[in-house]
Amino acid sequence: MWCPITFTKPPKAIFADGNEIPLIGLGTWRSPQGQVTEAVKVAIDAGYRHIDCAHVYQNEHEVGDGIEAKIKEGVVKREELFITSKLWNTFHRPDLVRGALETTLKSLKLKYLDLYLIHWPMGYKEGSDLFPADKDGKTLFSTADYVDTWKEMEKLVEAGLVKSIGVSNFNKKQVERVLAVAKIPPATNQVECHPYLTQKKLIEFCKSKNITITAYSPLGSPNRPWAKKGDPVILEEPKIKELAAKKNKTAGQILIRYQIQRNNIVIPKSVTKDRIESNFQVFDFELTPEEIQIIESFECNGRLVPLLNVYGHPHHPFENDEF
Ligand code: NAP
Ligand code: SBI
Repeated sequence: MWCPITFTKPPKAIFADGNEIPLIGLGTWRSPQGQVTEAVKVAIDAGYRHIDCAHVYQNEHEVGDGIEAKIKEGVVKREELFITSKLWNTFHRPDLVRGALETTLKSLKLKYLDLYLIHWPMGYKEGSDLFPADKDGKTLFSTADYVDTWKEMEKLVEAGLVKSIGVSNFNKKQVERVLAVAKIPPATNQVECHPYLTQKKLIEFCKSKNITITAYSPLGSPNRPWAKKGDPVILEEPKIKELAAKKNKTAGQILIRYQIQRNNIVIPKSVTKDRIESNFQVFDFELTPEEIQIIESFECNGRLVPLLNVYGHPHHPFENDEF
């Protein structure tokens, strides 16, 4: 299966376009504006060189403050960092793509991004509201097709504003539609991935097309807003905790290492200093095939980010297709 990696510190995956991405990045969804600047600074001090951002997280200005501080201190140079952001669903219409990127660059205080992703295949109604809805709360859709959005993403690379481009939450058919028109194929598909949803089929397909996988919610996104009391929590599963205790690691480290051993890029989120640090310490141990089998015994097609509220969108990735 295709997916070359380098053994630099931190180790990196190599995209089909030749650019390299550090295998671990810091997630920033739901990182509060008042805490994320410090989280980014702690992460860079701990060795992270990859930060996963998005316009819709509404904290890119504060993420940018952390990046700027560490560059000014001389801890890192811009070119040593790998910064990802994502085009939000209300900006899919081709004439809105460049402006959306420019807003993100301004917030992050950067001249270019290392990676820009189409956040979801579904476009939402254009306008200032990130979650446009009618009076009954039903999401309003855009008529834009992500294939036309992709052509604009390619122009951002040609303009030197973005080094690599990719997709997020795209299913097999949607990736195929992009590949059919692409001058620049997607470098990665960022998708939900953890032991409840191991994504074996989608991963095999993407890797067969030289598309890397970035695993989001690798710790099972315990803080997702729609989590209900009694929902399973992968970090609390006794078998995962036992495995962690046996290896003298945390449950978080086991789940992150699981993704690394699959050659997936992985982006755990934390705003807690000791977790940010320990989540990065996953290069001094290995999971055996038997241990991987225990981890994968939790597979149950357990999607934690299903976006049920936008079922009915013609481009919903999870409604009609198996993977
Ligand atoms: P996650 O990384 O699976 O879990 C984050 C949660 O786990 C936070 O509540 C964090 O708490 C806690 N945590 C972190 N390390 C821990 C540890 N070692 N032990 C116990 N708890 C720990 O969830 P996620 O934020 O959903 O996913 C990660 C990132 O993926 C996001 O932040 C975002 O960048 C990206 N993402 C992308 C999409 C997409 O559509 N492309 C969707 C979802 C996520 P504290 O912060 O309080 O420490
Ligand atoms: C948001 F800012 C608001 C809602 C929301 O739900 C789905 C998951 C998601 C997303 O689209 N990307 C994330 O990282 N989290 C999100 C983000």
